[in-house]
Amino acid sequence: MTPPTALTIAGSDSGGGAGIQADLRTFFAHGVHGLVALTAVTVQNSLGVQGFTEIPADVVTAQIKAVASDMGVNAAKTGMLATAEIIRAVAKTLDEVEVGPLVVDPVAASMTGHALLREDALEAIRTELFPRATLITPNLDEVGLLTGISVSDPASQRAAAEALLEFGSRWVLVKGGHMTGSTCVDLLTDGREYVSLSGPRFETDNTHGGGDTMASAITSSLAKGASVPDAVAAGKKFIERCVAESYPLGAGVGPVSPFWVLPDRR
Ligand code: PXL
Repeated sequence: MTPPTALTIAGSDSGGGAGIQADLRTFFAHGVHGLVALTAVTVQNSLGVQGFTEIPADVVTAQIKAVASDMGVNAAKTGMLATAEIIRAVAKTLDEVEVGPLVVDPVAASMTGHALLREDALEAIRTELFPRATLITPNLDEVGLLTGISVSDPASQRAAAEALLEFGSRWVLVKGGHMTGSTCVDLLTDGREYVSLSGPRFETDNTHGGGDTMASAITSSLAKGASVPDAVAAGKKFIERCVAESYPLGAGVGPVSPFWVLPDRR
């Protein structure tokens, strides 16, 4: 039986914990066939990002068209997009091919604070990609950059979600993981329905790739035909296990782990 397919339009992490590597292992863990349009090659390890080289925008476009025209895409997500030129090319291409529901994770920087976007490119994600998105999944740093709102409590989280909806996506998920407290509360809304998703906060420093893993888990469920609220609820459960079972690797920040899905892990 041919499994559902999901396309990630994102960058490579040489450390294997974030970017397309996180997406592919998450798709695999969901029984979804992963397709890739590579946007950039980062040079990094657990200590941080040393730099990146972007892929020419026409090559990004060609990758999307190649897989969409032949294999079919049941759902897609964007991660690191590197430049405004790539963002514009991706937006134009997504108008020309069928990719199913689109999750836009507005990746701006690595957790260690290194820029993964050239200047002015976040603005291009907002204007070019958000209106085409089924769901956007900013963390609180990205919410701050996009709206100027500093989220610190449920009221400001809701205000930020409503400000983000104005940019044109169908749904917004404001992830609360970077707030403090013993729980992580994410807010999902389409402006009519408001779903507050609460989960435990795990004590670990090894959270590299967490955002990518959550967005690609949601994309996996969308590829299987789930509704956005169901896909987000399942994605939250999935990332909680991945954070709980994250592991140290290298001297810095280790990756979250989807290995818990495997039947035998000796
Ligand atoms: O986690 C955001 C992210 C996305 N994509 C790539 C990355 C990172 C973080 O380091 O390296 C390629």
